[in-house]
Amino acid sequence: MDPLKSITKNEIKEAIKSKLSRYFNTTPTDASENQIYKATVLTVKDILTSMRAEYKKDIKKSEGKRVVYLCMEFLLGRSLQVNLTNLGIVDEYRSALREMGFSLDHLYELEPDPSLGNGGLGRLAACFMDSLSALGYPANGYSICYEYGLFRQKIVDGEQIELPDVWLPDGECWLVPRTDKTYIVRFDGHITENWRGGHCDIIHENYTEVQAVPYDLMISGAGSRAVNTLRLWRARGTNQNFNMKLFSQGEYIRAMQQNTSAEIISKVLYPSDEHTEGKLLRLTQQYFLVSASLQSVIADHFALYGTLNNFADKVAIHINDTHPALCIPELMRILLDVYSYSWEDAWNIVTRTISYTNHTVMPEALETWNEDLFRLKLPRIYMIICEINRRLGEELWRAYPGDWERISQMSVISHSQIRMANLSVYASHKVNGVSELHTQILKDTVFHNSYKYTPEKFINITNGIAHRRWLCCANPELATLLDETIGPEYRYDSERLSDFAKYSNDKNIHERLSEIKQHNKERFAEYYYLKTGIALNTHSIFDVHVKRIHEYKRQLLGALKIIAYYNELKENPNSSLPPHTFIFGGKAAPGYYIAKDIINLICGISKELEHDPRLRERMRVIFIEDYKVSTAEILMPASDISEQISLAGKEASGTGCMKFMINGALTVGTLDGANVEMRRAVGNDNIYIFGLRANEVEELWRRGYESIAYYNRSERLRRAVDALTTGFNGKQYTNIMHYLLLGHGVADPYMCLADFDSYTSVCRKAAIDYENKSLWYKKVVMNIAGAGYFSADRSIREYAEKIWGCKSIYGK
Ligand code: 26Q
Repeated sequence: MDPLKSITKNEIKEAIKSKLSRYFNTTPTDASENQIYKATVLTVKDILTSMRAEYKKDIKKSEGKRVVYLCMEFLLGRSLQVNLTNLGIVDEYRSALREMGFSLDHLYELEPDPSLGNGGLGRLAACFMDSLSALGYPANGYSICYEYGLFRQKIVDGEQIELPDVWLPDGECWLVPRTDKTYIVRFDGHITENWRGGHCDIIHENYTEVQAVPYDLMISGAGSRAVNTLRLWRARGTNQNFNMKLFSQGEYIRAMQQNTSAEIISKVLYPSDEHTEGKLLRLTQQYFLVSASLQSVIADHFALYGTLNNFADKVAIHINDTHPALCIPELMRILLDVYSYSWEDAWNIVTRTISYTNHTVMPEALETWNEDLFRLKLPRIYMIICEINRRLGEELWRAYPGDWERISQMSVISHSQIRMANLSVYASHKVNGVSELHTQILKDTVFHNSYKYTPEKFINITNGIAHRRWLCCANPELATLLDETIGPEYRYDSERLSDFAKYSNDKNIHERLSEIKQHNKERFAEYYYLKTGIALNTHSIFDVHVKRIHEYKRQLLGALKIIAYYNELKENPNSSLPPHTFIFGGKAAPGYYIAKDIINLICGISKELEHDPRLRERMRVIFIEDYKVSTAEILMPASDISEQISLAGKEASGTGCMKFMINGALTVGTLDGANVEMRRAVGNDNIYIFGLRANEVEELWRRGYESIAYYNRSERLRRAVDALTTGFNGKQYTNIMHYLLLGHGVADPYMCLADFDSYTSVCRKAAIDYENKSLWYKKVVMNIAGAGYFSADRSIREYAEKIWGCKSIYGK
């Protein structure tokens, strides 16, 4: 490990004192906990700043290629604990603070959990930043500094209520404002082309200007001297927006209004996942992000090399899904209009620089923009996209003369829609899916024609997680057990976790693991009790289904299983199955009514069980309000069963599954996304797989799926579905019953009923296995031992090697 900054307890105390005095005019004795928290953060920021200065020198010396990771979302989670752990100075800070009368663990809890993301895609971006720093790859993430992150969820009478998520100002102390690096982004207006000789000058008039002001977040890596940054852009009005004439006429409010409309761009994150809305503000946000980021990247590059000719050799730009795909025409615009490159040279630079990860195969999630709306908002970018589309059309016509259907299917503009996925595939030198199955489905279906045309572009890189955050920080007792048994190397080399397999039959290790699980359950139960006043039975099976609420993720299938189990227990209260706590959590997009109905159903079942003290001992259902990264960090280590039950072929990868696995929870899941590779890693005996395979789903779909047939065939299922009309806690759920049996179009589009029987029987098997401690913990050991592959370190090394062509500057 590289020697990092060393700092003593006394130096820390002095540093905190000095921050308290300078910024809060107070002393450790008088300071509030919040002031101590902020002063502590400022001292950590100082350490990171000085490390970053050294790191930048190392990057410059190496002249290596750097990664620019563009993403509309970074779901970071808290930073203090992770930074102190990465720097190896937790103990020093803990004792310095203790001597000042404060608890470091308390301070961790004061940190807001910035929710600058919706779910998996945003969390993946955050895990990747962690590994990029740990491994010493020069990298910068770019995103938007949303004033409000994803909404805060409240559950009132079983209904989801959305409240604004205010993470600033308390979260602001990690940000470094870089007002000196502000750029201007232009919208609207009209374009005139002015041909002079062979060159065309582009004149953009009557545009609206917005300033992009960067705020940098420093990202440390475990045991690494690298400190990369995540640059978050905030929108500000310029003087151009401020109408002096109105102001001097005394119309203050109207004079302000134009500035406010510029600032609205970075106000709030769109609370939606897996389906596009085509909203103008979202388009504005996307262009704002890519234009500001590219201007910044190009200015830095030009300052260093004095030319853009070597841009593609020195910069790899990665787009995380199509949301930042406007960087393709924007980079073209800068090269053509500002640096006077020819179209061919510019296109060559663009296609050698940009690469794209796809995160979904759901047709409703593939972004498209209405051409007219697009033309008005981004007139120059529209012209460039038209030219890209024209050239693509010509190229395809040469390759497939007369094959209109194929050409239309692959084109960027079609039926007055601009298709961002096709643009991204065409302009990228590599396109990757996020699990083996997902990549195969991309090749077979959504991108089939593009795959046939340029097969070498398509590769798979299976997702991974920041295993140090999700294991070492979130589950310190398990990390200690691993340190003692297999040694601490797994912290830097996750594949070493496989050494743990040799303890699979060791009764002492089983005992230790079961104690650790028990402590983690108690920790979660205490957290939950403090929030709700409800005391959980920590000796029950914790069966956990947490993720965004979506039809395809099938929380409804989970609910049907619980209803069936409830029906059984009512009839036979002395059932031999061990007690269960079914834990759900996750947010539904505000306009996604069926998802909100499903939350309502789960809360209804939960309430009804609360009224039955005898049954409650055997089964309980809870819905955790406002599920987020910091909740996951307490919950995953406490879980016994991880529910990964999406309809096969729909979940691109899933990453929650990996966090559960590394914390020793066993997966109940379909052969979907990363579950397929997890099964290979742990062996069939150590995972509970059920349900239709992806190809069977397709086949059934083609034949014509009829949920009613399953309803008629299985009595347990029929009784569970019928219970929706009888209702729970005095409320009926006929809408869900309709959805499952009658449907608007197709009933039960995600085939919950088809998978019900195999799901419930595999769950029963898991519950029986749970009672056999040595059998269960053998499986737990095999899951922990198999989790090494699913580290983001491995994913990042693959991206660096197969896509970006860049090297760690510390040879890691
Ligand atoms: C698009 C347009 C307008 C508004 C919002 C959006 C939008 C926002 C977020 C569309 C999609 C997303 C997020 C998608 C996502 O999180 N996908 C998940 O990505 C994970 C990381 O690869 C995978 O593990 C999951 O399987 C996938 O669902």
